[in-house]
Amino acid sequence: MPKKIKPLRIGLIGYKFMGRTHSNAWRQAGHFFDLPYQPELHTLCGRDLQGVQTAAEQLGWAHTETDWRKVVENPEIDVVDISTANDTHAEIALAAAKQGKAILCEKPLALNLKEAKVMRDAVLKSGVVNMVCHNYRRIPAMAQARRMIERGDLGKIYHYRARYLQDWIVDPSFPLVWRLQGKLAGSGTHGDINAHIIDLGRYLIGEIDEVCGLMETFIKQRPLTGAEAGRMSKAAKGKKRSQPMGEVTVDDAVLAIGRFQNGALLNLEASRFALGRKNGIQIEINGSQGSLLFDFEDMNRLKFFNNRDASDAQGFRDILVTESVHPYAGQWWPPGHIIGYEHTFVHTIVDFIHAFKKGQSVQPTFEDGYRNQCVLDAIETSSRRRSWVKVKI
Ligand code: SOE
Repeated sequence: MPKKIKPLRIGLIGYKFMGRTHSNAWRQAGHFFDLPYQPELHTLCGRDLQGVQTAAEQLGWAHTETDWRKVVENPEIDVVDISTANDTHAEIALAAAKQGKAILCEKPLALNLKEAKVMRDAVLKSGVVNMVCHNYRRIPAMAQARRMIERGDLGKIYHYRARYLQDWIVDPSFPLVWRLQGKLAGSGTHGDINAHIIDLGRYLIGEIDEVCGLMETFIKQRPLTGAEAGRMSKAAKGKKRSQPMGEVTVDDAVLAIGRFQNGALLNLEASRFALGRKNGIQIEINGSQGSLLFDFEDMNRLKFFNNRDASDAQGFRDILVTESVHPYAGQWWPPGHIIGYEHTFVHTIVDFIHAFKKGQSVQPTFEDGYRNQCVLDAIETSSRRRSWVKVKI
């Protein structure tokens, strides 16, 4: 009989896509990793009572709540997990920090740099364990890449080249959802997926010194849905009925070049208009002694060119990152039995729980979330000014 370990009571706010990945991770973590606490899916919170009750039943939560404040103020809750739209991250995190709760917050940390700084300062002041869910750091192949770079396998790094491509809003009839509204999302492709490859750049290469960015919104207006559409139709009473439209106030695509503090060059591209790319993250790192290639659509592999190989035997070797010597991989299946997207959230939560036990945050923390936001902000400023911008931390 496994020894009884203390429960870690989770309050999860948000139950859509990220709420589902986090629920699965809280539930799975203790089944595959030795943990100092047993996560307990205590309360699932969402504004729509019916929606959150259905989700709680499906995802295995004991209680439901429609007011996040009640979750944050509940003395039974140990960890507040923020998986809501970006415009609510700050309010919830500040309240949770005040209540002394450990906080896991989805990326991007905040709507903007100002909010991110306040959130970072609040968790520093309160001393609560805090983490931003940049889950792609915990793809075994990415953690292995970091290990190889730190070990000197690539020598001096010259290039970090990353693309994050999706295509879910190419259709002009796709409605004006919250991710396409600046007041709810902060930015579009930039803060949503460019934030991920910026975080991976900071994780793998180091701090970014200066950037030059270009942002574009291809489709400027989209159909309104729900209450907003209703309001617009009412206002247009008697006039010719047409589909109410709203302004897209975020970017659809972003390009950026730049320089890391260690001299390596940065090359980023993120788009939601790359037809055929569903969740395409491609990374190439070139150094003086070797290169690494990674493609998330084949996420268990890492391709490595080693300049130290004999000259007649050189080429990109294909490392299947599923051995027990590889980060996280050994906890799952025998070599070659690959893992997926959902496992990266389990790895994130496992490290969060160990951090909670030690009372010390594990990266990426809110400080990393803030520094990510500094780079996002510099790229936005650069795109607006059409000039180079230094990243000020
Ligand atoms: C949408 O672009 C999204 O769900 C991101 O928000 C996630 O962070 C990414 O993992 C998958 O795509």
